[in-house]
Amino acid sequence: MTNIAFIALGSNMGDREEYLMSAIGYIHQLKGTVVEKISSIYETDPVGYTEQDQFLNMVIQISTDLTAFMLLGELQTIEETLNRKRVVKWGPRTLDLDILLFNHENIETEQLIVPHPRMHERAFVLIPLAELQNDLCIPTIEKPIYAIIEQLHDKEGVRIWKQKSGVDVFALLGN
Ligand code: PH2
Ligand code: MG
Ligand code: MG
Repeated sequence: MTNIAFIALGSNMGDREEYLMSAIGYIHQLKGTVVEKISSIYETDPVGYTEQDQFLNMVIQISTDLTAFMLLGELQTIEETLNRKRVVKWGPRTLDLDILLFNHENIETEQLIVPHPRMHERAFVLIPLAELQNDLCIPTIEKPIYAIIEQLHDKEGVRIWKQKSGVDVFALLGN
């Protein structure tokens, strides 16, 4: 397992928790991929397009033999499998899977930008990410996560919904 990646998960339609948990199950089954860490689940006010229901958001850390582009393809397949329909940009979705970080790489292509270009301004991404690795530095920003969070304004829109428990992680992945 040569690469470490952080993935943000979000859902604001249907059985939101079920979509997140199914997605993690699928990711864990990807070839040469292990889900290493899972954050708590947060309920979050919609950002951008605000006339929509509240999201559940979380972040996971994986190790994988896949390249960033292979991983992107697999995540898009999982989104499609779990019924995602793209109606409005930034609008309601059953499942959104975004690659936040891939090792310390800087990737800028039409298909994929890593680090995720809006992650440093989104409390619904940074707060769960900080649970996994508080002192992580986003390559393009050169500041640890906790220092960026201190300066964010929309933190009150991110509320813990289900606290992570070690037992849950093992139950979920069946090992
Ligand atoms: N995703 C968006 C746009 N707005 N707001 C919240 N709270 N959570 C999200 O995951 C989210 C959003 C586009 O991907
Ligand atoms: Mg997104
Ligand atoms: Mg997305």
